[in-house]
Amino acid sequence: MGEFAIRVIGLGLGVLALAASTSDGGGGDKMPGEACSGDEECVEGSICFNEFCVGDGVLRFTLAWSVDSDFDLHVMTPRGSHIYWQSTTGDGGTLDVDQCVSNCSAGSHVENVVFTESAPLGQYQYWVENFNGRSAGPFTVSVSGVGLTIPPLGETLPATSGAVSATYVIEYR
Ligand SMILES: [Ca+2]
Repeated sequence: MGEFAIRVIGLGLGVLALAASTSDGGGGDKMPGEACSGDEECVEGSICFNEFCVGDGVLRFTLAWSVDSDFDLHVMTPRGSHIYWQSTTGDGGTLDVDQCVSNCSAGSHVENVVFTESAPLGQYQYWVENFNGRSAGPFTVSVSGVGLTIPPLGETLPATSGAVSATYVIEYR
């Protein structure tokens, strides 16, 4: 299993405050997980990503995929909190959108772990599991934090229940 590090640099407290004041988009009435076609349709503090509202904050991990399969996003915080469908909160982070839990069709799907107010500094690991293995297909995970966005990274998971991706690592500092 491959593993690589992405060093996120230039994140400081001053920038944190700036981002917090500029990410209050939305203003609509659609909650995270509801379909959208633009940021303005989503409730304050959330954005429209890949056709669904997702919570936004100082740090956000957003999974996107399109095949009919229950892909799951996993995030491990620097303090060892494992945030995923069975444990949806930890260290200020929340899994606020979990799709294709029992069934879904081919189309846009997202899953989102967001740290709304603050996020512990240090290394975050994240990976994706094809939980039910119904279909093989590609995914991307976009990481966005404090005015900085890491280009979406991903790979293709096989149609195998429990198949997991590489573990991706970022340092948030
Ligand atoms: Ca899922």
